[in-house]
Amino acid sequence: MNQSVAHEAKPKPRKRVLSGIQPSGDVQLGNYLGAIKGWVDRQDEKDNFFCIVDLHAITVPQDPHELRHQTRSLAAILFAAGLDPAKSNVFIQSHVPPHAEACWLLNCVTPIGWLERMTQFKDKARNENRERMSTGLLDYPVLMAGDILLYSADEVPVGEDQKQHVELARDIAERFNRLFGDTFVVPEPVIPEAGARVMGLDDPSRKMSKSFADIRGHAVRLIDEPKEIERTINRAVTDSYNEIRFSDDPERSGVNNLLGIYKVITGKTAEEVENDFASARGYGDLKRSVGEVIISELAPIRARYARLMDDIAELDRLLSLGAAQAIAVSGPKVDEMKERIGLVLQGDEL
Ligand code: ATP
Ligand code: LTN
Repeated sequence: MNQSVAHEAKPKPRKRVLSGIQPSGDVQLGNYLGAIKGWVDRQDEKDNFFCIVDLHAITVPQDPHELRHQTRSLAAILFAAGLDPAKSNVFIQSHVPPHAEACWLLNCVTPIGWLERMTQFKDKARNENRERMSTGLLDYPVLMAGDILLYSADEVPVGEDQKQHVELARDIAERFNRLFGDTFVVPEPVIPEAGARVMGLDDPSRKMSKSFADIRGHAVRLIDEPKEIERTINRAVTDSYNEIRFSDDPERSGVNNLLGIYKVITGKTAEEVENDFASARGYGDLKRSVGEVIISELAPIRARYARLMDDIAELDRLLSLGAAQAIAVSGPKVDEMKERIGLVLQGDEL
């Protein structure tokens, strides 16, 4: 045996990253700053899986034609934003059957009380008639736990609103490990320091959301034309203090949100941002600068998006490569789950 090989330090394995995004509307600036941008910026250092979670999207009613379009459009946005198929496996959740299977298996170890306590479920349930609400909406976090645990993900980079769901995935992993022996890596949520909660431009008391993105003035969409972006930012709700500085006063959350967006895109510190506006004449100047940095950040993404949407066959090819990698990891993992639970695997010798 070659001695020098035996003594060589093994390279440290890369951390496995998994995250998901729903094809439930046009991707908005909050998705980009809170999640996608971080995925792109760190893809060189990590072992990456990014899942277009169509099974999550159908927990609320979707138009079938629209859903199909949104799913491909989201894939194009992710590649256009900089996910490189050579470094990141991007795939559609429903192309990988272990996701739905893992969800069922995990359902059977997840107490229903844990799901009823989820903030997102409680918020949605408050405004919905229980006779119309799908069971999928309650079960949503279990499907998400399966997404994460099937890949033994160490890190789950998400916006602030998803922290509780990742914590539930940790609880489910620990419970399964306790019941059936060590099976799952217990994942960590990774929340960005800035951009983790971009607020609605029409109402800075609620988070910017894809499914409200066609409400005029609510969100900047990644594929908006520069003129549209200018218009949306110009109409953004501010206040009457006429003071351009960061603040946690809820009455000033509109201005705080605009400054926060400017800060993440420029990568400046809070102090540098406030200095940039020290001689501004008012909120008009603030909005002009925020509009400009957004437009220049998004212009190359919009151009690449248009090219990708012109070649759907190529887009589908990239997605099948991603799905093949995803199946190679999640297939054996779901078999391991079944085995531990006591299910007989097909073709298993006695
Ligand atoms: P929907 O309105 O359909 O719930 P959404 O806009 O909340 O969609 P998701 O697909 O649920 O988007 O989330 C994708 C990622 O974007 C998640 O990591 C989520 O935390 C993040 N994200 C969503 N909205 C924001 C926001 N306003 N600020 C920061 N991050 C966000
Ligand atoms: N629920 C998430 C989307 C999602 C996800 C995941 C995120 C589904 N599966 C796995 C991280 C890891 C949301 O953003 N609404």
